[in-house]
Amino acid sequence: MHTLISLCFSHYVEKARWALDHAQQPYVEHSYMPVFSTAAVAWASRGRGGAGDKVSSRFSSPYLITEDGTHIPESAAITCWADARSGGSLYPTEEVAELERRFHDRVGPHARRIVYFYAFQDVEVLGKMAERNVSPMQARAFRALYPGVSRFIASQLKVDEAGVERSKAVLEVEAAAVAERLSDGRPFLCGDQFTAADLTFSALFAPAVLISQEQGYGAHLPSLDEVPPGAQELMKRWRDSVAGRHVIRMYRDHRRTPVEG
Ligand SMILES: N[C@@H](CCC(=O)N[C@@H](CS)C(=O)NCC(=O)O)C(=O)O
Repeated sequence: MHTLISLCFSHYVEKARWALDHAQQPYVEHSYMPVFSTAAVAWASRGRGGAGDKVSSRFSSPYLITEDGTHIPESAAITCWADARSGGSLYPTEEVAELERRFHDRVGPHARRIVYFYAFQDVEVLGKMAERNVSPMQARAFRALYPGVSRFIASQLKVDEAGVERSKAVLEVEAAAVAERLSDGRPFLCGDQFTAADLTFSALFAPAVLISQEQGYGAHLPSLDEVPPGAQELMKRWRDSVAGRHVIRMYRDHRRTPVEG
């Protein structure tokens, strides 16, 4: 049984969970809220962490420790590793890997900034997420630290009006590019086969359309009526877009549930 250290609601973590579930790899997930997850990765990696990249710190989640003790930071590396363990169907062409990198850099950080922007408008959004995803003790500690944690995240990720407007524009471009790809009637982003490109786009766009646990998201996200009105409007629109419908379909048809360990 592998161990996955996670920032519970993170979409990069969701990508890793999806890849592990797709490859039918059993794992136990240690779920944390922001900052707690950073500390947990620092602890598990004995201060080494991963390489870090332009969207995250060295101590970002997901962080996988395989059952033979190998440490694998980074969602793309975990996806590749899990895929190789199950016969390798997710990366049929170089185009898939290129799209995966593009979504990692352009969908992930912008969806995250938008979600935090709206979440910070109402303390209950993250407070409830803590209660639904982590232990009661950690949820209480998170609520106590919330003012400092939210200020820290907002400054680190430039969560402000101007940043959010830029992020919305980038996501519109990415959603339009996905729609353009699908416009010839192909069922998947790279043709006839479900690949890491579909998995990555779907996991990283999922919080922008609030995929529920019933639909397959591996953690509890708020429902549409629990988020501020501005977010409801935007997310409803994205749910109805070609890209949003693709994500919902990928969840319905290709998001396997975890295997028992
Ligand atoms: N490059 C990373 C990005 C992961 C990432 O950005 N994780 C965020 C959550 S969405 C995180 O753990 N942030 C806390 C930190 O960096 O300390 C990956 O693909 O695994």
